[in-house]
Amino acid sequence: MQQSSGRDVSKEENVPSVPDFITFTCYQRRKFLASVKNRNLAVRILGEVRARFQFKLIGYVLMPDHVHLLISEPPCSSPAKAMQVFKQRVSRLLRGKKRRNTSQLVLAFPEEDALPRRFWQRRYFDMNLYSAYLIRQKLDYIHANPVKEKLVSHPRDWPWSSWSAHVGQDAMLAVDFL
Ligand code: NI
Repeated sequence: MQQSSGRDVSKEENVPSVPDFITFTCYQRRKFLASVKNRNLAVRILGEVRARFQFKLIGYVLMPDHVHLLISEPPCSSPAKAMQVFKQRVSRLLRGKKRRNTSQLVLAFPEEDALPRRFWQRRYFDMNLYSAYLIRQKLDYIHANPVKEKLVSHPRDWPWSSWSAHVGQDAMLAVDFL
């Protein structure tokens, strides 16, 4: 075994994590986040999940039928786990709990997955951003999304994104800067 400086380097060195650009979609692209109430609730849950998993929230936008996030890797977990918790909490609060939710019953009723009780598409898109250029590009994409989809004429008019926080205005959630 090689003797080094006598300290556990792996625990002390702060390895910068590569941010993830994450996209996930409502089930069958239904507009489950079309209402102000639902988007407000989803933003609140995003803040709670960020606090619990301690990832950096660099950017986000909640669109009527999908979500884009720019986050760092949670220190003691994975983006996939954090997103699973976010998706479950939003789903439970907005759609109500499934009446049948034991694995035995799900197996007994394989058509359960086909029922429109689902809130989210199962899969989500995750891209590691290895450069400052890519991070900036995705952040701009996130903030431009409501304008591109003709929901508003300027990003400032869509409070369910990180735009306001990035320009130092009142925002629903604080953001982290890399
Ligand atoms: Ni989009």
